Amino acid sequence: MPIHNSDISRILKQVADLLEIKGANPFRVRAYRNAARTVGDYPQSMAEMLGRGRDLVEISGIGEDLAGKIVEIVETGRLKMLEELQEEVPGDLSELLQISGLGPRRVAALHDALDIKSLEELAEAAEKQKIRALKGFGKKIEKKFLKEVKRRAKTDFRIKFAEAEQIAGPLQAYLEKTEGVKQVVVAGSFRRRKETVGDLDILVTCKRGSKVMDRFSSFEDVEEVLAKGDTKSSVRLRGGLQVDLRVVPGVSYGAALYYFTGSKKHNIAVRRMAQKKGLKINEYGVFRGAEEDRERIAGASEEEVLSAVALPYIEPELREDQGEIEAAREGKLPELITLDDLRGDLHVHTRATDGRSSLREMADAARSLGYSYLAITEHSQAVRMAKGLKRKQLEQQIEEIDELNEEFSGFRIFKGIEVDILEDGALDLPDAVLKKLDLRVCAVHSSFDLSVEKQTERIIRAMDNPCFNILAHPVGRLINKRQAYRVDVMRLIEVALDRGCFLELNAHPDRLDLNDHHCRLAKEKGLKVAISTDAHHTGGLRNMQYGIYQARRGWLSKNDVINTRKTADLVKLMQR
Ligand code: DGT
Ligand code: CA
Ligand code: CA
Repeated sequence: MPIHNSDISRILKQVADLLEIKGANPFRVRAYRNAARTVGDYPQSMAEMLGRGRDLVEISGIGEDLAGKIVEIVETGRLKMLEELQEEVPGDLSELLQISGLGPRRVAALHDALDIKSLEELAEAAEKQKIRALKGFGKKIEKKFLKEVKRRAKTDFRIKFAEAEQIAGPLQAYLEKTEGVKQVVVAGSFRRRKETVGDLDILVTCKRGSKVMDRFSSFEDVEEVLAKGDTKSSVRLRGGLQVDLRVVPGVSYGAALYYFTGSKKHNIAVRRMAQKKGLKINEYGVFRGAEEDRERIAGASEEEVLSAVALPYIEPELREDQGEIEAAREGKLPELITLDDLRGDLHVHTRATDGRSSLREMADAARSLGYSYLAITEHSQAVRMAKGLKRKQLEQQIEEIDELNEEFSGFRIFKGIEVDILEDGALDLPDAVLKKLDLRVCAVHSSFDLSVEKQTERIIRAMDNPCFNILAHPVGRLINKRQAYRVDVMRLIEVALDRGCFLELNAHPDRLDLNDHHCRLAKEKGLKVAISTDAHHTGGLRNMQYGIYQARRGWLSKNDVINTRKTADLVKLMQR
């Protein structure tokens, strides 16, 4: 059974959660939590590494004990220690941890005081107003719990794009290795690079007689075969994701790919347009003429299909019926940004705070990606959880960077900070210190509950400070986990434009904040965006790809993004 890093990470995180609920030694809890993160973000598959005889202890943050646990998970798909913990900790307490505002300590408190073991029991206790009286809780948080439980019940199961990618990659490779199979492509929302994916839609072309359907349904990750036919099968994988597979003939490959890439709204709009030209377009091709003597005029490739209805190629990321068809007709589609257009990353952390790689390791990793620059932006002191830097430590880092920069040619580390925006809109470090830096990324990490007016004013006040360069993760959402705080993004865009500052598109797959819609608003107003990874270790720099996908969904071109600029030009943009 192929074990993905995300499976290992999930198990280690469960261990950490359960240990914490049990009140275990905090250092032990943290070791598991960090390991879960390390494994989840790690660019190579642990299972493959072990298969090649590599020792996991090489990975920073993974000791003997943890390496042994990971081996056990890879070999058996399970972890005995977790199963033992689950026996000790009642019900589904870990499910409760998914509610924002509910950490292990509070879960334990709710369990001890009110015997709450599940989401339903949480909702019931909240409804009966039993929680507000407990020490450390209160009316506000009680209401929040209730809202959260209801919201979760409503949202369908959708997984984050990066998780879907970890599943789709090996499945695609597996199918490609089937005898007689020619092409395998993952269509649907996955191909449109949506930030979350409801299910996977795979298309296959193959020679007659290929056993691809048998092979698909016997993929090791399959938990249940929902349907199995000659041209269409559906399965549910371990972890719940559904996958549909269709075998299509080569002559209609392009039409099928186009149809199953969607979106549905885009398809419907194009079909309507085709109808006006007397053409019929479906998953088999583009057809002319009446029912009886209908003639196929296109179908083998997407380009062919689109050109049959007089349209140029439209990138999958744009196919949402958001004006792309009109733009295509008028020859006004944007030339979308690609990963190669970027010259650097403007938001990363190091071991000096809560990162896991050293300054030098981060710089070397950035150089090997071909970047010209990298901005080191540690948290400031107010973010205690992330070991935010005090003034003295920042000054020390500035010296280290100056020294390291001496060594490089054609590459520069920018001295930066991710400075906290305090509740009153002040920045968390004195201007005199901030001015010593090359650039300042500014971010909200607290007081998420302000009214939309107050939150917007808070950030605008911060932007009034001439030290403010880039607003990091502007709306603060965590996909599937925490909703955005309420803020008027349109107004932020206008003010940023006026003050000469920028908004970030945070490329971390949990954030992707700005979203596609916001990116487009920024572009329309003429505000440039920074695409940054917020990496906490060298592997995290690779998350840039997810930011690029999101930017493309937001119609951004190279020119709309500041970290495509040459070093000297970027320096100028950071001087307001
Ligand atoms: P998802 O799975 O919710 O993330 O989103 P999609 O876009 O992958 O949607 P899905 O899996 O239901 O269907 C895959 C594609 O198939 C969809 O993007 C467009 C196409 N499709 C599905 N149903 C229809 C339909 O009723 N009409 C048309 N024109 N296309 C459809
Ligand atoms: Ca789908
Ligand atoms: Ca589907």
